[in-house]
Amino acid sequence: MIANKDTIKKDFAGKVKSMFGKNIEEASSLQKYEALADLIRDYSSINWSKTNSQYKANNEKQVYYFSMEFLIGRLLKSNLYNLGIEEECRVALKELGIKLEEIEEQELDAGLGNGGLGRLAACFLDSMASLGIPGHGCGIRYKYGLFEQKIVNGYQIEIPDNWLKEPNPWEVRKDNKAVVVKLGGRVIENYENGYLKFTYENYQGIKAVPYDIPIIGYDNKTVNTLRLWSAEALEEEEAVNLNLISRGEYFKALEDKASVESISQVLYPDDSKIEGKLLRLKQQYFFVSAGVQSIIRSYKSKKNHINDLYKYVAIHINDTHPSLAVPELMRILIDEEGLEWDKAFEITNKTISYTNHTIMAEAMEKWQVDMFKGILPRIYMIVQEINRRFVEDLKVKYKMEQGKINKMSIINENHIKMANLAIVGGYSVNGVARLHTEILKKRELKDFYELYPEKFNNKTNGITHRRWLLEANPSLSKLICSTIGTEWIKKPEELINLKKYSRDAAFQDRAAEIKKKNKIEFSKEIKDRYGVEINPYSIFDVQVKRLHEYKRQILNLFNIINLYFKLKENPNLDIVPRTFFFAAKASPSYLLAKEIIKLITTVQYKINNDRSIKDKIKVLFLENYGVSLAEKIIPCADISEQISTASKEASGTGNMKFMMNGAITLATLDGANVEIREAVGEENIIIFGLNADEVMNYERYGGYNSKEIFNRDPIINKIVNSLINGYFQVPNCEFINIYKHLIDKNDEYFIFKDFHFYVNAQEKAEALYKNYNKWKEMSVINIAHSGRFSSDKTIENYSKEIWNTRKVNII
Ligand code: 26W
Repeated sequence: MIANKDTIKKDFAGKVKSMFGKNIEEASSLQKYEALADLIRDYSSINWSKTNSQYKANNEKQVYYFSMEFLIGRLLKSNLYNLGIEEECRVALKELGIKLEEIEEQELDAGLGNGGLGRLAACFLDSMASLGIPGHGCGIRYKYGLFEQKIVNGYQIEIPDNWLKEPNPWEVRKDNKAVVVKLGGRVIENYENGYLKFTYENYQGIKAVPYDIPIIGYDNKTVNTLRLWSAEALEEEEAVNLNLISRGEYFKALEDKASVESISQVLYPDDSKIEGKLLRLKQQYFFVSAGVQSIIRSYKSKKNHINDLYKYVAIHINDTHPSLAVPELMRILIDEEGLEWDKAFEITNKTISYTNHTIMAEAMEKWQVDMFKGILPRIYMIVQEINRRFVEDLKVKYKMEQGKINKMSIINENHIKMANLAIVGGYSVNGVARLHTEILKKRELKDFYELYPEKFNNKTNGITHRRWLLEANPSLSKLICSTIGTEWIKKPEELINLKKYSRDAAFQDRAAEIKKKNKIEFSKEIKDRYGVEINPYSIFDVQVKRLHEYKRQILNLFNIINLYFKLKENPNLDIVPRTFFFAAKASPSYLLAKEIIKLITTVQYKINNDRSIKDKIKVLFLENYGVSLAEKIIPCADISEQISTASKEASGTGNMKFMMNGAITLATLDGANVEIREAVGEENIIIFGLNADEVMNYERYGGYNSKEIFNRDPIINKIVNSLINGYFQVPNCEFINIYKHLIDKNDEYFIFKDFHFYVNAQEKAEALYKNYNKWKEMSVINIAHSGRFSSDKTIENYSKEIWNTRKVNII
């Protein structure tokens, strides 16, 4: 063990003294947090440098996971667990009169991501380190993470997330590893010894400074690195050395300083819809260029030949956001390493792999040529040349017709299509759930699949069971350990041994007791924070995720409104009391999503204040959904709502977190829900609604008419009308856009079509819950089968089938 109780006590007191000049009793909670975190980082630093030097000495293949987002959340607790000193630390602090939880609560979430894609990147880092895979993160050190959400009068208000206002104890600034990234300017072509050489002038030089965060493996000695880049203005002398500024332009350079630093200022809060903003393109090139430069620098320090790069380096790009890695690597290989085009392309192609996370057309990234060319002139030339050769091949070698070529071309209609670039430039393309990958192959990327079938593969997402079960639900974890032993922590598939306890009444009861206890505790917290009284013995029905039409929070809400109507008609209706929880951030520019939040909070107000329904149902919109809130609410859930329009949710990962904590999934056959059903069996999940083929057929051939359903179906009619007839005591125009989308825009997400099936599914859920023994059994079966959704499994597959990396046992 890295430290025992007594050393922790002594070291902690020493830290508080040296950092703040105080005794422990005098220190604030925040100071105690800062001191403890600093101490934990010290503890991990020996293994951190060991890991780095062993990777270097053994010349191990390294994976670099490039992602614009890493939604890591808090680190103190997970670091304590992974170092194996959580218990010691808890006791040490207790003896000093301090509660560990109180200190943990001081840490601000590192919210450097929007949702699923960013959280997946964080789970992957944990799994790579825990499996001993040499894998590192590469991203942006945003000064402001995803906005903090407040609900005021039922509306979402966004507040900047100033998460770095206190020093971040986990990061280490590495000035000696800074690199320069060049934007704008002009490309000069010169012949040198018969070779065409490219240099740049009048560009803007940006200093990229890395901040490294240790990623500590569970119960091993591996400490990998998450490297986040921060943009800074070059010092005057650096700029002069680069011939960037003459004396006379010095003041202009100072003016530019602010514009330079804006590059890593803020995370774009949009998920699933692209806005072709210049600053976002700069962010992408900034971190990709810095990352690739630093990889090449470190690679060359090991004295390997540049032609062998792909044998020692894998660059993985998380969605297309970092797909400039393709032309950037080409640029370095050609302009700086002096390779010929073909060789450079071969190496690039064998080094880069790409994950697709969405099929939503509006999320497919593309950049306007003029804008792109302006800030990345050399990169644009390279993209053009990649495309010229690719199109030439399609024409000459594959004799493709022009229409198809236009669709596949990287540059078309004055836009650069980043998915096409990533597919052509890399050796692997994967989807994130079986269904999603099939849709990519059969539809979205069909032409590419036919051209390069060998590149396509599936890697179903996963979640780290350490954060999402071991840490988030310690009581359940203890029960599992005392029942099947502790092997599951390292081998999550061992959770399957719980299956034989699924009918064991004693085990069922203990698991159910834990859920109840979690619910009681959470209800107390809700009471303290919001002053709202909730019934901890009610069914906790939970939908927490980003707010989006395709995720269909509206469908959930329509069932609630319907239930409310029924209760108004018959207040003695015999139903199991239920609390419907929502939590969701809406992109600030997504007005309809914000209107949906207002609708949820409006329904909440009406229902929660109506005494006549005798507290049988309650609705609660929890503000500021993020990793920390997820860790609290998921262990309390009875029902996990995964009700997206089939074909739209690439995978989902919340669905996995819920099942792992014993919630029953209420779902459409979308994303990884399909595989969850396969794992638990159809009697242990509640499935309803259109399937992906049916949805896609309606989309293609028509045949769905929402207005007609609205006119014919009295139940739907009454619900939808209640939005615009003053029923909820808000102005009639408040929800007019929702109304219009459903009626005039033909309900793009098939809410009316699925509505009655959903109501039935909800009734089925209640019936199952009433048969409580059955429910408890289902719950245990879900936990037992959740091991296959651990990101350890997923990462094993990436490692074997895409990256070809080995595990390294750090000694
Ligand atoms: C601003 C442009 C943009 C476009 C798309 C930003 C972010 C995206 C992502 C692709 C959105 C995203 O997070 N996708 C989610 O990825 C998860 C991890 O694979 C999946 O589980 C979700 O189903 C998918 O929606």
